[in-house]
Amino acid sequence: MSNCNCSSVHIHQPAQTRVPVEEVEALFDKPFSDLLYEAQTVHRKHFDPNAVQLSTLLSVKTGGCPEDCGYCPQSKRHPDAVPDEPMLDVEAVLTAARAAKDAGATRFCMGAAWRGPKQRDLDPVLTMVREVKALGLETCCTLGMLREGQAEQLKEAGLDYYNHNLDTAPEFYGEIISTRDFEDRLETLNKVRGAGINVCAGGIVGMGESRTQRAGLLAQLASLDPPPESVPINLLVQVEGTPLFGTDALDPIEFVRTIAVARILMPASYVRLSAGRQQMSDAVQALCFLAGANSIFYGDKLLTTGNPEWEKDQALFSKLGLKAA
Ligand code: SAM
Ligand code: DTB
Ligand code: SF4
Repeated sequence: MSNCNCSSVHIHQPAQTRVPVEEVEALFDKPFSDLLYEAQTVHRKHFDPNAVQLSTLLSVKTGGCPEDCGYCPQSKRHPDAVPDEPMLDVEAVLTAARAAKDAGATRFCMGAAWRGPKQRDLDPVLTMVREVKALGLETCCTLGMLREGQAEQLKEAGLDYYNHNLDTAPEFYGEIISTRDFEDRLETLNKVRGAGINVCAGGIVGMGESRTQRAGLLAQLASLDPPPESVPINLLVQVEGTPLFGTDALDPIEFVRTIAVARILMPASYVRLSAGRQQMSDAVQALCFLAGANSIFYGDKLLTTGNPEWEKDQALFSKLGLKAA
């Protein structure tokens, strides 16, 4: 543990993680077939290998974000950022949630371009959560950093999952974001856990990080105790005007390795093949499912960027004999 003297209850992730980075790197270094075999074996012990969970995203408050995340088109600090829009009204959110349910999604995730919610922001989100839940969908929110008491309000409204990503290894974090630190993220995850909400936490690869740093991200996630119930692995969606636009693309085989290592380290977690699918071939996605991915974002939009159309995913599932779960 770090040497903090404060008395409040909060997680300090050890610099030396419970799961050592060297062990994670050793998994990355395995021959590809051995790695995939191990990941698939672990996967089959915990899950139906032909079932994939479907989550649909909706941006309920788009743009104008004060943070400086180098990957994000919603930061108002970046040129050509998406415009700052008002919050959607509850009816618009429910219309989208009903459409997602009709298309086969089981979870509906509401995202907001905030550093964190103010109480006047949170109140309408609580109504959205209550009403989406009443449609019979699982609920998820990603609203940024939470203050004391906010996770409890979300829980009371019926929130099932809170998404808050570690994004990258602590050693690379400062290259990507300067307006909040890695520790802040752990604090929010601690509040979510403390309120009894399921944790959805993952990260982004393809931001120019090294393999050791990809291993560092997964070591941090696997060292959360317990590990997150849901682990989104995003491939950077390169958006013009963001500082990370033009980064060398990650080799697809390295992306598949990242999924496989996540599956081995977090055997009972849902590993979500998240952003970046629009840029991936069916063959790469099939390898990701073989490597143990068992959840996707489903619907033609992520938050502000594109995602495969419903029909395209239905055709892929049919080709691979996958079923929605
Ligand atoms: N503003 C809140 C926050 O940052 O916690 C919630 C929304 S934010 C857009 C949610 C997550 O989306 C980020 O933590 C990041 O992991 C992911 N994300 C954002 N832009 C992305 C991009 N261009 N490519 C891949 N993932 C991205
Ligand atoms: C996550 O890990 N990925 C999603 C969700 N959680 C909120 C967001 C991806 C955003 C991609 C860029 C965009 O559409 O703005
Ligand atoms: Fe804001 Fe979230 Fe985008 Fe960062 S990732 S700029 S906090 S919307």
